Amino acid sequence: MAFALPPLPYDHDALEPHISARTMKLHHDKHHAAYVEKLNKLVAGTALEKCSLEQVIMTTRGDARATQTKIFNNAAQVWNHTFFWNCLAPKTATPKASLRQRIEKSFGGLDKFNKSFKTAAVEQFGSGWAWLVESGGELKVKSTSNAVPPFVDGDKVLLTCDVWEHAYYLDYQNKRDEFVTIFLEKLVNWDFVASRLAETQESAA
Ligand code: MN3
Repeated sequence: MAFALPPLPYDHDALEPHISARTMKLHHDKHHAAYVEKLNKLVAGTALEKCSLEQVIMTTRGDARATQTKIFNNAAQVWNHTFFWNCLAPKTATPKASLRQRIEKSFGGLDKFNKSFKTAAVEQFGSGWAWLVESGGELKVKSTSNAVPPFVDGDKVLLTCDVWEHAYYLDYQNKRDEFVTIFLEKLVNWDFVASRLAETQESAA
């Protein structure tokens, strides 16, 4: 069964004025769609065709052969983008009490978390992703290059921001810092983050 492009969880213009419909149409309908299309071509007729997306990523991870690297990159980008759309919300919200307490415990408050996340996102050299993860019972901020999702190293992924230029260039040009600031202040779907964290606690129980 071929991998499918999941629809956006909201309309293309739902994140305006922070992210334009033009950016969303290119980012989801062209970039994300292209990763899905390339992945399907690469795995066609192989054993990976029948695997889950996560299995494809874990199987090809660290495999230096050219085709396996391409499969990893495209599969990871499909996963990352689907996850990223869910991290964005048309309505500004704040973390609910239990999540806020975890952020307080790990970072010393939401402002400090925001600062740490922004630094990771802005300082990621070239294309990549900034992440909030749960790792060894602690919340941590990480950044990764190109397509790598931190779950390949065992982290539970809670939040991400795409810092490839295609994510922000039409709306913010070279000002990645402004894009990340708006992401943190206006767009984070904290209920989604909380639901991811709740999954971890259930599976740990
Ligand atoms: Mn992208």
